[in-house]
Amino acid sequence: MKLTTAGESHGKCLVAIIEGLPSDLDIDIGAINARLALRQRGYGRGGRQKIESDKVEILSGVRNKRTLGSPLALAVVNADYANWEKYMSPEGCDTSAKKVTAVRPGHADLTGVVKFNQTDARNILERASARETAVRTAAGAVFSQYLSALGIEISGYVRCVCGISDETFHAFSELDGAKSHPLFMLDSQKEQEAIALIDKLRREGDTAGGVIEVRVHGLKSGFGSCMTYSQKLDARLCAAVMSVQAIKGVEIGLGFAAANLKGSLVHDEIFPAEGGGYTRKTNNAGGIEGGMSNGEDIVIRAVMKPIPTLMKGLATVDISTGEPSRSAGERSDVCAICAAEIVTESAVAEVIAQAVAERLGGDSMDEVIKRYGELRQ
Ligand code: EPS
Repeated sequence: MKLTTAGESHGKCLVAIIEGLPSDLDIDIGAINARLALRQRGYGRGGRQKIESDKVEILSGVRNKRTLGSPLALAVVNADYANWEKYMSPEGCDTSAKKVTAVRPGHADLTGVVKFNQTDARNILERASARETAVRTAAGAVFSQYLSALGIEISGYVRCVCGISDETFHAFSELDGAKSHPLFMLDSQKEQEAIALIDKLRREGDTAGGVIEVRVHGLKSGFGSCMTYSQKLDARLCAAVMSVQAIKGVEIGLGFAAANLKGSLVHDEIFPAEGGGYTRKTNNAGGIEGGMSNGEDIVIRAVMKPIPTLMKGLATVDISTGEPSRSAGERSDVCAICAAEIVTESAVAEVIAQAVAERLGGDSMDEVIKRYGELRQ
């Protein structure tokens, strides 16, 4: 199962192609659009989200709301293209008007112009922008629907915004409730503090990042492999999550906290389960041992850096003159941690769906469901 995306932030549209989906997967277009709406939400978003009202269009691979087994092509149109056509049109446009030369520290701008031999960072940022995550979210919703058919669910919440951190444990069943909170935080007190901080940062022209936690519930053991490192499920998850714009750190289970604890406090002891099989009383491994799912919830945490477009700017160099300058944004999100949470769920769904498809194969959903049902827990 393979996902490819294309599209520029202010281009005509964003597109995704998914290859390798089995036939007869029910596609709920309303549920895809609900995910797109969630990605646009969250306290601290900027002006662009007032322009867009993202909706998916399915171009191929689905007939009468069911997959055909052919490549699925998805599109999310950029409403803002109407304002940008004269600067972005592939058929010919004015490339001088929206030039970006005061490159933003922390964005792809400077390294991109050097690597791709450009004089205008717009030619870089249009693709590097997190706008691309809209279509990745649409694709992620399709992967989630495939996993849901097997009883595998993915959810998550925001643990921390710019140092304001919720350290309490929340059961998987509580996580979906986060989506009705303005910052996807489950601790309302912390959330109010974070909202006040975002308001302050907006006034100061600054930005904030945070920590997201995503969990996979209901995945049986044995997905991924200890035999080849490219197949290790934790490695694949970390790579996919790290590929989400602005993510700078990823951990599984206890993650970095394991460095401070002795082994007897880290490893999840194994006991016989009632009625046969095995059980663990803790899940410090975050559901993955030896690069394979072990049947417990998979727990992934990711750090989002603060968005690099600061309204107050940062010291930089203007690449057209070589002189010191100030990076500036016409508009920016103060905090897009909620969007990052939804996109991280999408990235996780992609990897888990791929691992399931690789192990089980199956041309139709009937085959996939039967094979999954035959596996031990
Ligand atoms: C985004 C759209 C962008 C940014 C943001 C994500 O809109 P625009 O650049 O037109 O204001 O709000 O992109 C970035 C944070 C970034 O660094 O590029 C979206 O739809 O999520």
